[in-house]
Amino acid sequence: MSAKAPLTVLVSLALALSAGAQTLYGPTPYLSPADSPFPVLTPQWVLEDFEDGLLNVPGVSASAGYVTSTHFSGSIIDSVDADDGVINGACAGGDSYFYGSGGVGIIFTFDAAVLGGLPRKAGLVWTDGGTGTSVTFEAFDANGASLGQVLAPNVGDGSNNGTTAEDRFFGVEHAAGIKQLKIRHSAGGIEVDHLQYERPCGVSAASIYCTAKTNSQGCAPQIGYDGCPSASSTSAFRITCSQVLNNKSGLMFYGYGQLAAPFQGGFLCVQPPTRRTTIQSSGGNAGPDDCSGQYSFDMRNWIQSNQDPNLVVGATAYAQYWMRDPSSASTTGLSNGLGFTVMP
Ligand SMILES: [Ca+2]
Ligand SMILES: [Ca+2]
Ligand SMILES: [Ca+2]
Ligand SMILES: [Ca+2]
Repeated sequence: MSAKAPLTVLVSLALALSAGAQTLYGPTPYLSPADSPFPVLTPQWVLEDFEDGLLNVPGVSASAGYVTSTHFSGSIIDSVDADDGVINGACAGGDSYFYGSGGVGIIFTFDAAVLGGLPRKAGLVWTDGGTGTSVTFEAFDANGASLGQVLAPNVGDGSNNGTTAEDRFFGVEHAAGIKQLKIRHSAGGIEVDHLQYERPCGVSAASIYCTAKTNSQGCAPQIGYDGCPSASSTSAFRITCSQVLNNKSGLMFYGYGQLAAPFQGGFLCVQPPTRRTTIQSSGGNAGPDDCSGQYSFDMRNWIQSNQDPNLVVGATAYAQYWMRDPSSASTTGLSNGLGFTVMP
């Protein structure tokens, strides 16, 4: 989750009844990248501001429309405010993306083949439309199923001359990947800017495999992750483990080959030699044994601090958690495995 909470989120009833694994953001005022709920200026992110007159960031195409400056000029172009270097209620000489049929709207589609997966977080900024227009944002998953809509009622300010107080951000977060962003509105041509997405390294490069050992409370410790295994990212790549016995020591270990060999009543999922990381306590409830414990290890720090000369860009590693389970015959527990490739 991002540090900033979503503000107004309108999810259709049908979607509210579904798995609910997605988070929608917006509509929120947006004058510069600092107004995004996402760290769009970090290396893990791609930001298309159209200032070079092109839609040319990798792996994304538009259903219709054009970069505004190819057909219009002057103050009629509604760019994000900060793109001219000063936040002042206008953007002189900025650029954006326009389509004449706002009611049809624009669909931006991500190409998993180009990107190595689909982004898990993405957004854009609506910058102009007709007077009083109401804007609808919608996102879709890899199968074309809607991830929900966000409505911004009556935001059009009546000016087509680059005013920025009306500009609104919309975004979506969905762990299984985002295929499309759709933006449309009720009146006039539609203009957008600051199309943004997280590079999909987590989806493409990390995978879960092997089988967890059921513990003495009947739970299967489940390995997981959050973030991207990046050598340059400024945000964490956490390798997590849930469904763990409370208040027990454990640790994540890793190596460079997959395995599924019988081991301590379960499976060893990492081919030796393996390397151990820091011992952790699982925490959780104070009372008798249950499965409320969990572990989390920030592998980004480990990668970036050069703890392991083999863990470099392009290397694929395999991780597993091992933990205490005093009531088990072996007195130990094991999670399933997680494979990941270190990205730039
Ligand atoms: Ca712009
Ligand atoms: Ca400005
Ligand atoms: Ca505007
Ligand atoms: Ca306007």
